[in-house]
Amino acid sequence: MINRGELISMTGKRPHVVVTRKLPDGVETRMRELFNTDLNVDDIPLTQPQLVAAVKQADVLVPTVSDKIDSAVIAQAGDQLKLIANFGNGTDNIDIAAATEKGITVTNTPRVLTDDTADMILAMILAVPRRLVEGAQIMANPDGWPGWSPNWMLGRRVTGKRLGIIGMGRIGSAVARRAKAFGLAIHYHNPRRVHPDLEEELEATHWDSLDQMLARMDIISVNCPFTPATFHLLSERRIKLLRPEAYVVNAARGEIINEKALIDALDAGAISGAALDVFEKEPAVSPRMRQLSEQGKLVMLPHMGSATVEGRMEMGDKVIINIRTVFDGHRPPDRVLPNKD
Ligand code: 8YV
Repeated sequence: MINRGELISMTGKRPHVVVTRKLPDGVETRMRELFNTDLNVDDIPLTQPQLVAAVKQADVLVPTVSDKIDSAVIAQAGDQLKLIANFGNGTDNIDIAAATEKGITVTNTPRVLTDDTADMILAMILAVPRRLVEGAQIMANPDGWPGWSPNWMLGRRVTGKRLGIIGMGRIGSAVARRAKAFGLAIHYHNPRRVHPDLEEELEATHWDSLDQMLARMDIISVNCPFTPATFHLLSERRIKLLRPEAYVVNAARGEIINEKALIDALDAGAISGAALDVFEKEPAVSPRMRQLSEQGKLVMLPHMGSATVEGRMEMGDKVIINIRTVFDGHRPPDRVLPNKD
């Protein structure tokens, strides 16, 4: 493979596909067999001008969460751009309305990362109350562990606590199933109540009022998509409703929580802890957040909720299927339509 520090172009009549980041080898190989594929072998995120250049030439753009495909980029797309096949489930990085308006189809990669993300969320739910990261850090230090004693590294019990899930979609339900097996009581807030069979299976309590749910939960898990309507859904006012014993877990999108208000609450001891896999200004993390993580009040992960080898391969398969279906003249399986809210 050529490595010139820039996109590689192949010629031919097949759809011209521009992939913005380095994908798993197997996915890239298959894409090169099927399409005229430009790969980003160095995996350096494209700048906005590079994204504009890509949408001027490509028939298909394959972006990821790290690319901002906003209305300014879409406005400059050439007429040849038929499809934005996102390598990712969340599509908040793409202005779907602007794309749809311009006749560009948008697809994503749902379902294949549900279980991996839910597994990670359970790990995060356990990590803060049971001081998992603090314990591992102690063991990494040769002089860190003075030996067992009854009061050493006491955390808080998870079993029997109330878990409030914000957003009971695919990932929220997968979190609820796992959490129920850990003995957590399932509560949720969702624009629509889930099917009664699912509520019964999970023994879940639906809360119409997010405010009321927040005030009563031990652990909050954010599992809704980021849309204009969910920006700072966990606002300063709502964070103040949380109990001092509460923990907040977020593996959805950083923008759903007012990060500064959450940090203030952690700092002041107004809540007990948080675990974050996503941040408002990724990959930037403030010094105050690092300080809180050193104090064991905050566990931070680098947006790795869905990061499994299997998941990434299946996401690639979905991208390929979506591209092929569109160029065969059919409606792709994972089409994303503009949000009505
Ligand atoms: C992905 C995610 O890794 O799919 C999503 O919505 O948040 C992540 O788990 C990322 O989006 C890939 O683009």
